[in-house]
Amino acid sequence: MLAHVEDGRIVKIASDKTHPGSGGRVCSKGGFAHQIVHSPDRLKRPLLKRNGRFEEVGWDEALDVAADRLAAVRDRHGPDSLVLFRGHIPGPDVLDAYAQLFLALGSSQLTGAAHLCHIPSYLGFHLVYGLDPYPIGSALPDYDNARLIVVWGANPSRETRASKATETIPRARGQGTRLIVIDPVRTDIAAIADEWLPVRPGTDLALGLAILHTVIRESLCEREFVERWCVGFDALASHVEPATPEWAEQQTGIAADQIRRVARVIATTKPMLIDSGNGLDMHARSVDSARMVAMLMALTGNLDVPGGNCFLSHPPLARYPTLEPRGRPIAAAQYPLFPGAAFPAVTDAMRSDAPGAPRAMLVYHGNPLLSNANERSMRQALGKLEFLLVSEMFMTATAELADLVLPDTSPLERLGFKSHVGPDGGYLSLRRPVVEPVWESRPWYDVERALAERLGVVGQYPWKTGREWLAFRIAPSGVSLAELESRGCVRVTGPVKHRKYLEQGFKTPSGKVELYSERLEELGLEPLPTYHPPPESAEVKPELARRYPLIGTTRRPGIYIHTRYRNIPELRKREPHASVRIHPRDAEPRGVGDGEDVLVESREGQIRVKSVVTTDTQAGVVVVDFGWGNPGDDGENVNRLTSDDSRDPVCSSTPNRRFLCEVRRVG
Ligand SMILES: Nc1nc2c(c(=O)[nH]1)N[C@H]1C(S)=C(S)[C@@H](COP(=O)(O)OP(=O)(O)OC[C@H]3O[C@@H](n4cnc5c(=O)[nH]c(N)nc54)[C@H](O)[C@@H]3O)O[C@H]1N2
Ligand SMILES: Nc1nc2c(c(=O)[nH]1)N[C@H]1C(S)=C(S)[C@@H](COP(=O)(O)OP(=O)(O)OC[C@H]3O[C@@H](n4cnc5c(=O)[nH]c(N)nc54)[C@H](O)[C@@H]3O)O[C@H]1N2
Ligand SMILES: [Mo]
Repeated sequence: MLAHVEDGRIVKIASDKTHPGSGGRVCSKGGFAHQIVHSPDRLKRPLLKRNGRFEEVGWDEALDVAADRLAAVRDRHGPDSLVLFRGHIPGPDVLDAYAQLFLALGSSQLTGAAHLCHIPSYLGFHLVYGLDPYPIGSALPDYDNARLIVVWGANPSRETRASKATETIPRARGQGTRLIVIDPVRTDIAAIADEWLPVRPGTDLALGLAILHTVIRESLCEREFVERWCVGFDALASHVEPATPEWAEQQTGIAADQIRRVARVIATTKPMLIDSGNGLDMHARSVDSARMVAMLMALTGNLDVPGGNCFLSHPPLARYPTLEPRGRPIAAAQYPLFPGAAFPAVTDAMRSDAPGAPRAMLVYHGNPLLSNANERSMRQALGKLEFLLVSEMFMTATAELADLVLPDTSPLERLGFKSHVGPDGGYLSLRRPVVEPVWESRPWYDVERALAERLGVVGQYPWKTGREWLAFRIAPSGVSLAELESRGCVRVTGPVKHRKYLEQGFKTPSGKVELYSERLEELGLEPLPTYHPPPESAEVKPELARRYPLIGTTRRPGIYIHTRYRNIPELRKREPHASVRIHPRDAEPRGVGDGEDVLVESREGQIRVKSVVTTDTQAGVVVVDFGWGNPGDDGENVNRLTSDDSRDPVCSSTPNRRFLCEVRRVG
């Protein structure tokens, strides 16, 4: 996007039609970035808590306090008592910030929101295909050439993904491409689909196993590919034998006939791609759902072909951080495949009194109090810290608990870059600082260097400045910082080569697509994807289901990003309240009308929201907005309703998108 600047202030954002990643698409958060950057709510100076209240202090004092307290905790409790939490990762600066510092200090506890976002899918795909290391690898959809697009637990709308898909899917529809959407909610994309499968939240694996059952039973697999490139086909075939569409209907709420019909369309319309998303990640069982999706792409012969799911190459970057962890992440024995420390296990350790447990945490670009399941248990964990340091742009629910808050620049006030990849190739693009840091905010790379100096580890850095950091990272791509600065965006890799496995095989231990996973078997886990009803369901907890008969899931209001920006007037006026979407068949017997104040209650707690009575959800499923609960936003946090005690055995994801609840009118 293009920022128009007058007198040191951004006055307008326009689209950049020449950019290959955005193609001139800007979502409303981007379009109002000037209001975000120059918001009066920006943190102006470092805030130090004294006697329970924040006081503004100068940077020298703030950096001294931060360094002293990190060093004191490390000396008292050992290096692994220091934890770095990074939230949602929009680009490499959030992946990189402070990682070298924590490793240099001897901590191996790098954690964040990844157990809820991308790691479940990444690990599922990785187990089946073998992928390049996180965050690079995935089997990405080639929308332009598909004849069938399956959107499974994803919401490619203009507001949530200002990417090519948002225009390509409707256009392809117009040209005869078929569209199937599997989502508990009738999203905009579901509304234009040939088939909408309103699956019950958290039951996708049952649906997927029944699709596999039908495809295998009716001999609709791509036989040659299966024989040459898959291991464990016979085991999978017997495993899915009992997973009939009639069985899956009981679990998912999707009629057996529709499952059979969709299975046949998926197997016989080629090329077919699956755009699978975050709707599969946030459950008590997530990795097996991703494995099932990966298997479906492979068995139908749609892997790495035009119009299918392709392995695309990002521009090569330098490995960063350059230091290796000296110890092991918390719970590495329990989650050996998880890259880094799995946050739910970190929070368990934080709540414990064990020697060496985490006692200081730096939160960069995250709001864990609101974004993690079970706010109460998160609050307990954060409350046990001796030192909580938060780097932020705004005062948040998490920052309020901090001992010290450091004002970071927004991305438009500092240098950054992004790598993009599509079937037409990989690109690097530069994000220039377009205005000076507002107030006394400072970019993370300068703050990290200053802390490294105070802590005596500055010798372990391959860079001194933000420019050197960026130049170091992009060097292996062959593009220099000077070239990126003059051109803005540079193509690095060429168009995708298809069927690369013919020459290279797959990057799994067997070199093939692993339908049966010996790696999981060796870890004592289920080698074939196995359906378990959600822990909060009538099957598992009939008592609880009687008390809380509705299935709750959460919605990401596209006008915002997660917990951000309720304080931006232009955005807030479009979506002023936290809401619950409820079907008329559930609203009526509860006497709930549209736009009323209601309480949503689960076994963990209750929140007050506004009702939206709509047939966009299904009877029995209510959809609560995620992201409210920051100071001053007048909304309540949906993660007061979610539990963190059931976790995926491979990646420790929690069921942030599935809980049992009841809805009542206030009063
Ligand atoms: N129930 C439920 N839970 C969920 C989800 C859900 O859909 N439902 N979604 C999950 C997903 S996918 C994710 S990724 C996580 C997100 O979880 P988090 O990353 O913890 O949440 P965000 O709201 O993205 O927090 C980012 C914070 O960074 C701040 N920030 C923005 N830009 C900058 C910057 O340049 N520098 C600094 N220092 N700070 C900045 C913002 O003000 C914001 O407070 O939440 C997960 N939790
Ligand atoms: N505007 C905006 N854009 C964003 C974000 C944001 O907060 N705001 N967040 C960013 C981040 S961090 C991420 S991870 C991506 C996520 O982007 P996507 O992967 O596209 O995920 P969502 O937009 O959350 O859409 C997930 C869909 O899954 C559905 N769903 C929920 N539970 C289930 C289930 O059990 N089964 C199935 N089949 N579907 C289910 C939901 O109803 C929803 O329509 O979006 C990114 N883009
Ligand atoms: Mo995410």
